[in-house]
Amino acid sequence: MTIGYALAYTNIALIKYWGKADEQFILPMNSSLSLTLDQFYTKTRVQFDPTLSQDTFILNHVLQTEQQKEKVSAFLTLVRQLSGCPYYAQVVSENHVPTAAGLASSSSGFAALAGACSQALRLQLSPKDLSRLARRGSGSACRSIFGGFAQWEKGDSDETSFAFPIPSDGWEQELAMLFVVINQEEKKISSRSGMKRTVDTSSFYPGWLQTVEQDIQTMTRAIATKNFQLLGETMEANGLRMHGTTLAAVPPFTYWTAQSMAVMEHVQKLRQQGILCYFTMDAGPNVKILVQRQQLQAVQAYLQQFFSVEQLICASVGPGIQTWHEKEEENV
Ligand code: FM0
Repeated sequence: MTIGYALAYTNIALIKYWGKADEQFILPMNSSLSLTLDQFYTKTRVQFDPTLSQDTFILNHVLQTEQQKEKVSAFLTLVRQLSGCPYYAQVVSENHVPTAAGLASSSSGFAALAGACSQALRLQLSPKDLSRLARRGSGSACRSIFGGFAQWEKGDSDETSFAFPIPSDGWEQELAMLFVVINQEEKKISSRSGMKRTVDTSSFYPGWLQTVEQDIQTMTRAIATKNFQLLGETMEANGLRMHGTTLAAVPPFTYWTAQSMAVMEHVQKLRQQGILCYFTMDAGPNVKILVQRQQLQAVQAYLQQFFSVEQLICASVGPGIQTWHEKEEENV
């Protein structure tokens, strides 16, 4: 059997995916838009093997338990259904991401798994169909098929819900994203359960849906016109509204900590000093700051007064997924 490999980078949503319309197919309630980064990635090797009696998943050299491999096994079952291949698989992944600290490891993880499976089984998927497949593992993974800016069009079916790249004429190379790592522990409420609770119970959720498609349009215009201020303001406002929805969930919750809020205040202070930078947060306490490269050093110097060098990770724009395969016999 062929061995499939893939290397995929994480993406951070500038306009958030928050809520599912269909949990089985992972169809989102709203479209989203992201930037793929170059610092965090997952490399995965997949081999379907007739001699295996179960799926195995080794992550960062550690054999995963039944519970830890649940989502990966579910994805492999789906791949078996779609491809007709009856065999169990061995999956070996290296995650160059602080796992589950809100640094979006599931986006690179399932993009890489989808890419490696498709190579192992020689599925020859188009980028669009690879994006659709990655989506079934984790919604945000469908955007990590592409480098730079990517938009996930929500669609209304498995066929019509996928991501595509948004060309930006190299402008994305002028941007940087600074991660302020407040907490590397596993998040308490996963994005999956947090968004479900919000959709099911938050009285603020309809307000989110009323504004998010407009945000996508504004963001698309900001990219087309290379307007960093418009891009940043739209990103920050969208993220704040997403986090607002969790406060009205039942029971209510928030991903923010006092330190997250301190970073938000630092960003506001930097802007008062004329340094254009904007924050966004995902399903964890860490804050990501978007800045133009020419002002990156000013932001770093300011934040180094409050955070250690290890807590400040700087990322540039990253590429799309790379996939390849090798025949087992060539390996012997
Ligand atoms: O990335 O339940 O993809 O658009 O990061 O696996 O489909 O992990 F927290 C905000 C990502 C959610 C926003 O959710 O969920 C974004 C979020 P899944 P994901």
